Amino acid sequence: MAFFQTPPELGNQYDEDPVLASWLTRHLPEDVLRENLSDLREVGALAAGELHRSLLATQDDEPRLVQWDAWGQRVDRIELTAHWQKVAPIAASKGLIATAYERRFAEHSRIVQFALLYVLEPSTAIYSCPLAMTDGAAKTLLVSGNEALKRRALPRLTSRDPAVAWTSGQWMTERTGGSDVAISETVARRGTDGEFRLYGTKWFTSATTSQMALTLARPDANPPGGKGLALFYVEQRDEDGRLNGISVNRLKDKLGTRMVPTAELTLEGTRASLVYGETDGIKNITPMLNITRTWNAVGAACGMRRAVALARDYARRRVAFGAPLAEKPLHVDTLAAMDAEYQGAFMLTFRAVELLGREEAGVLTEDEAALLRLVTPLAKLTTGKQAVAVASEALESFGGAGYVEDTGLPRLLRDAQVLPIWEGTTNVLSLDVLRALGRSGSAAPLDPIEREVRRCVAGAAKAGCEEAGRVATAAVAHARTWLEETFPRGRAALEGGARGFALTLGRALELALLIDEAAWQAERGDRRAAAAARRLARHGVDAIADAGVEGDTQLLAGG
Ligand code: MFK
Repeated sequence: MAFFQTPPELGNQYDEDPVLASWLTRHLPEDVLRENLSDLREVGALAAGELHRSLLATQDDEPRLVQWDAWGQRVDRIELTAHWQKVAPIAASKGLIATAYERRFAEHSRIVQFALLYVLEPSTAIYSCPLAMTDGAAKTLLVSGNEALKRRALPRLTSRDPAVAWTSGQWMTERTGGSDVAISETVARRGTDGEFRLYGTKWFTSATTSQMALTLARPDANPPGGKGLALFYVEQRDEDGRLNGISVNRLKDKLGTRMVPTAELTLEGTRASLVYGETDGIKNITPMLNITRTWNAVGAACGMRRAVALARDYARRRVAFGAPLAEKPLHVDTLAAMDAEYQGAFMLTFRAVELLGREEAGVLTEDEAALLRLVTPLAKLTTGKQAVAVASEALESFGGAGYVEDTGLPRLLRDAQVLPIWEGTTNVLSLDVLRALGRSGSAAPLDPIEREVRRCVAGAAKAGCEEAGRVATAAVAHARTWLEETFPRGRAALEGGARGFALTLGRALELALLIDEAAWQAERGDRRAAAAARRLARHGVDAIADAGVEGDTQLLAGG
């Protein structure tokens, strides 16, 4: 009989994930984990079963922009894919936003929320995009103190009822760019009725079917620059369902995230309300940025976990050169390398989640607050890069099948590629790390990271990870020396090395947190994190290049 290869399969995405289960066992109180187990398992079954099958069957579907109705009226309606329509009510009813705001589990609420997301996300075709922005908008409104907007939007943004729940957009990027937002061109004019109306173009608005959005515009009398922008709340449609001075020019033709309806919009008299003051829009939207960056890191970690799960299952099924790939030393070596990167990414991401939950519960220490400010961009930038590398390796581990569309595998790589780009590129996030360290030139703001690494590697011997512990400690020490020596050389030198510096901190933290987990697991006879830590240490943690920027500019000198 002719040979046919059996495809990879997924088991329950909670039950088959020892990394998540072990971490939750350690970091959640027993009763909180017990209370959430059935939801985690239910979501795990959906992610492996119904939603996985639905995504494979409909992965070529795309949202559709209908600009005109049959009678010539401009309607600009975006029709979502059937898969997204299936995911939306599940996301609301499973509390993917609500869990964080109900705070039933106090400081652990964020952990529960992001654990649910992590299990479900890889089968949602990036429905996490509108959810991330919804969470970011809810947080921004909550901290804004704007009672009217809180009353109006928060109950909907955080609802578990799919019929009531809203999602939010985050309209920041204009034709002038998505990184240097301060030069945005959209203006806000106050009418005689006292209401603001917005005029401008938003160039990259993700998930444009949301009911509301937070956006930036410059009240006409304000000066140029970031301080002159104000943060506005916009509802997309009026009570009669008509668009609020918004035209959808076109949907973007993107490399990946193809079910996400990303659009170019023109705002022509869009009614909008100030969220908080008439200036400092960039500063005021940063709560949203920090939340969506955390979502980005969770998306990266669970994307890697899905790639590893598929590659591992396939390695058991695929026989070549007389044995399953899972018994071939070189293939095992490749899978182990992917697994170590994934586990490191997981640890850093969920440490950020844990700190965020403690902040929102009001129990964060001063040291932890400083750590959270640094860990958020570090988790985003470090895991975004890892996600692309792991997805690429996963495709290769399938040979030609990984390059063929109807296996569903190429999508993993295309969707991973957005993670280092949106929500701030690796370089922009590296500069944010410098921003968070302040401009004093002192290395003291690195102390919380050094203390974290020291705390984590204290148990290295217990896990047989002494060498890995030395690698993490040495990398952070090198980062400190680099900062002290580079600061006096000026801003250009500092910025030129910011990516290597930030990646070193991110990877050192990943390694240290893995070692800490390994010490805890070792007492329970589990060696998984220890093996990952030793492996991650060998991959390299210190990414600081000591070369000066003078040489680098020669490389760009044409020819
Ligand atoms: C799987 C899940 C996926 C999630 C999907 C979400 C899809 C969403 C699609 C998008 O919308 S992507 C577009 C996202 N855009 C960005 O992330 C913007 C990237 N650019 C930056 O982050 C720039 O660094 C920034 C716009 C912030 C630079 O602006 P400025 O005005 O030149 O910055 P400046 O003057 O340094 O900072 C202004 C204030 O904000 C300062 O406070 P002060 O006025 O008190 O000095 C900063 O300290 C503060 N700030 C900036 N970034 C901060 C922050 N505070 C806290 N946290 C931060 N991250």
